[in-house]
Amino acid sequence: TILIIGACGQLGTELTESLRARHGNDKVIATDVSAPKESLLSGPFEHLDAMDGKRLAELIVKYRVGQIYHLAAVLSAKGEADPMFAWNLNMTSLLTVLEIAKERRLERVYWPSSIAVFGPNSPINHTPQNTIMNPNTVYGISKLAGERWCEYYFLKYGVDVRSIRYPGLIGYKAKPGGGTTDYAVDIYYKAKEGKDFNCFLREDTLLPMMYMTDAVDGTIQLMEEQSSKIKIRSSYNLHAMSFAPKDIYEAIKSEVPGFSISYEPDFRQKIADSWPNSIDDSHARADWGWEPKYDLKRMTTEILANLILD
Ligand code: VAH
Repeated sequence: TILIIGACGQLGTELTESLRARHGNDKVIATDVSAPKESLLSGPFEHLDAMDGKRLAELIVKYRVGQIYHLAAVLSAKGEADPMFAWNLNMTSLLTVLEIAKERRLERVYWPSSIAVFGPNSPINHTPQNTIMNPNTVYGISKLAGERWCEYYFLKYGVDVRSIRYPGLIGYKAKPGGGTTDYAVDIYYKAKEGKDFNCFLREDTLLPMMYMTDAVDGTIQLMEEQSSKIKIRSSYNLHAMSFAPKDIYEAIKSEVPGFSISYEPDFRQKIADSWPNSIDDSHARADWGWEPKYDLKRMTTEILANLILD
């Protein structure tokens, strides 16, 4: 069975749904420190704090777990509000999972990294797989350190851990929590509600982004690939599209004529400015056939057609 840590999150909600559709509801155990949402009750749900190794070990035995998707983390914006909590949770939880994977010889582990591992001195356009990385957010520092640990556990102990450096993920089935790219999710809700949107980034802030369906499909594709094809054991660069607030606003406006936007950059502008504009994902394409399916227009049409306001 597969156990998902952080199943209630923006990515966890959709990965749980897709993995259950693929393997059967009872083959995917959703866990989170918060209470389950309706959609997660299609299969087993357990309360689990990502830092609680003892409880994790109990669940692995109880459900005969072979694979763990460890998705729980404090994201970039929230991390800056409480650096020590973010570092402690992001790192302790990863090391707990890697240690248990080694001890119990788990078949596979997935752990998400982020383009946040790049910093002000990383090449900003078509950022390479291997390059200077000087992240200046707690979140980015924790993801960079986490990548080093993943590669260490693979090289030293043979733990089959795999990872993707996600761009900003945009989906409509679950709200994001505390990220700098969350504006690109919130904007669709405001358009749907017939309200104006106030953006916390400058209109020309170009960032790498990806529709959640591409991210979930790419993650499953990576996890199902044969081990010998996986040449990168830190974390794979992935790219789908780049856009700025003005671009996504225009895309929405073409379907929601009266929609209007204003800009009030806040502390998250500095975080966004430290990140790349676009990513070179040639290694993922070469090693395991990564190929995104959604651009801004297709994503916008799909979200506006399917988003249901709570
Ligand atoms: C964040 N959504 O904003 C995450 C992601 C690249 C952005 O890591 O923190």
